[in-house]
Amino acid sequence: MSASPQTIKHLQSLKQQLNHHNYRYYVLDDPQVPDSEYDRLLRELQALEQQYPQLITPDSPTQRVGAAPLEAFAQVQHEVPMLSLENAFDEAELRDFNRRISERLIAADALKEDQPIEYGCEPKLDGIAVSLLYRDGLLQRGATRGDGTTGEDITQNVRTIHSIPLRLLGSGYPPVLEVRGEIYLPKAGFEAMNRAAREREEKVFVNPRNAAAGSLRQLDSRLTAARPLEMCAYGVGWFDGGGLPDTHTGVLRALQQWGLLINAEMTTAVGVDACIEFYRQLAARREALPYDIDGIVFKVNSLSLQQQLGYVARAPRWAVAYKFPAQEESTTLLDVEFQVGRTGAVTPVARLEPVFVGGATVANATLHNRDEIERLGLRLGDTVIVRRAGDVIPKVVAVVPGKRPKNAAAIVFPERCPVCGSPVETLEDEAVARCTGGLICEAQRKEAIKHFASRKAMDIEGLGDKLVEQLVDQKLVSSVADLYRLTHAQLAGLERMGAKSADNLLAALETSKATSLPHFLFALGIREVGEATARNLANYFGSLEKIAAASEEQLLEVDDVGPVVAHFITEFFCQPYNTEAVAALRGAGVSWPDIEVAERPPAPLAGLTFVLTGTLAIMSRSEAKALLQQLGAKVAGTVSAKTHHLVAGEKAGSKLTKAQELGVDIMDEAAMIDLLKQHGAL
Ligand code: 5U1
Repeated sequence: MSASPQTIKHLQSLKQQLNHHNYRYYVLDDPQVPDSEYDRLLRELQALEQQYPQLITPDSPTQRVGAAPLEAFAQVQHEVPMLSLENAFDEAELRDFNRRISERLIAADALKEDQPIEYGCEPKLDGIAVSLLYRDGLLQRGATRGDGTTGEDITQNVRTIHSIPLRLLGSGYPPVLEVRGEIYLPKAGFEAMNRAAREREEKVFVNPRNAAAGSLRQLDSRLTAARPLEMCAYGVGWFDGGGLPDTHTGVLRALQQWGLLINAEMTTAVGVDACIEFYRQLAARREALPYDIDGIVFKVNSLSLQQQLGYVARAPRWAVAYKFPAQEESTTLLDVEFQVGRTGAVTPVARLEPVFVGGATVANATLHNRDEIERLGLRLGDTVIVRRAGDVIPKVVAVVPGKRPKNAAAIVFPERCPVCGSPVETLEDEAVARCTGGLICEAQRKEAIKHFASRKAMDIEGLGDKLVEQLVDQKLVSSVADLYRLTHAQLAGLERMGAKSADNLLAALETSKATSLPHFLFALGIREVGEATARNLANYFGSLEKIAAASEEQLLEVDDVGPVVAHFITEFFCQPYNTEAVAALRGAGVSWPDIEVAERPPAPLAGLTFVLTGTLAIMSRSEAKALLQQLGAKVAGTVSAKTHHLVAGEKAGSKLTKAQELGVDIMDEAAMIDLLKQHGAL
């Protein structure tokens, strides 16, 4: 069936609108319409194209995915080689680079003596370099860098990336335009991919760069399409016909106008000192950026000066990458030790051949848990990759294949606590193995005391971790209350403690006695009760007695408190050891003012009993239960004459029948969600 001129016009308008909204969303990060409007336009276009398949064009937003999987990638010869960059690893090397090219330009009369060079500055993204070839504005080919001369044709895969326009926007672009840039995976996309892989019990990716490379190497572009890749343009390889602006940053701005994503941090700096300042500023923000970067690229901004400078071997003379300290290095795994934490969690810790990484020397790295050791396939003596990003605890992210020594020993997870010998257990659904010794376990006791004394808890100045270890080892302290019984003679007799330090510590202990309810509650070290939860509990109940006496349902009414936390709190106050410790602390003079709590209107669903049955689509039953409880409702497991409402999901069975027999009010999931929304729980 042939389409009417109006239909053809409408179809073109839909494509234009969609391409424009795509640009606003993915390139400018400034959408003009909600997602629902975009989806509506896309569905309309799809429907029209289904009716008139002859009108489908390769630049249609519907044509990002769909080609059949490839057998192999074809080879691509780059018309202009894709070069690499000279590196500078410190300030002196950057200054040296600037001096060399300044001298060259001065000698060629292209720069005056003492005239600073203007540089274009952009972060160096840690991704995969690619080339995109546009002919008459239409994306024709996407290729990897390969060896710089020959790459692989990844057109089908790059078409799936939304920040790559299938047709250039606007006008004025050269008829042949080869854009170069980096394809990368933003940190959030990487975390989401690995979370999903963990849930499916599949191998996770070591870092965003490997994940991006793996995603681009897919022969089936539908797999690439499922990965949230982005492409950031950093230059033009070659162009034919037309013209381009005469500075590097001008070219990038033109690329942005034509629909390509450029880095939001891009700027210019005049002279090497300004470059160093830019490097410092970005280095300080490195961790907060939404993508990994491994340095800053400085390029002479004037294209005519670039031409004067030319190339050396495989790199341009006019550009340099000033690298940040590497965040990953390889080293040897010497041993694995098992540490016991405050809650009994047994954490394997890798002892490593010290290595300089992420700006510090690292000799230990966490291995998280038993699953992590298995996932990594780790053995003693392995060469491993250690990652240290910012202030994050260093971690072992991979084993280097092929470097395992002969007879490398397996890592055996202990069945008994390495400190107290109690059995170690791993609960179902929990990755963490725990020592079951509780406060019999010296390690748990030490950690509980360290936590109690810490700044955000009782803030006992001078009572550091080492001193707590000594006090417990010498049997001077075995519970937090013992701290307040320490004498001057006991303290002054300790290693590296004189009379003066003992005086100071006793004074600090005395000062710490006057505390606040949130601090005291946090100091108790109840599992999952952090500072914010302690504050919310204190403000809600006003006194420790009320918190200790609260039921799980009452606790659930507090912001931030879910069923797991509520359970840990009631469990804590059921144990005599804990209530005795609280009493002893009070006896020793620890005190705090109660908090005045304003009269609260009764919870909106107080006095009502709900039963949940069947499969819910929007949230799990346990999530629904927690939200109903938050509003004061009781949630029971069985239907009885006392039930007020039954929430029936899909495939509800005998409970629904029983509720019908008893004349209980029955609501579906949508009605429950309305109710939750009405009372502000959603
Ligand atoms: N940001 C940026 N990354 N990067 C990588 N610019 C840039 N330029 C490059 C490379 C390899 O090369 C040109 C200077 C040739």
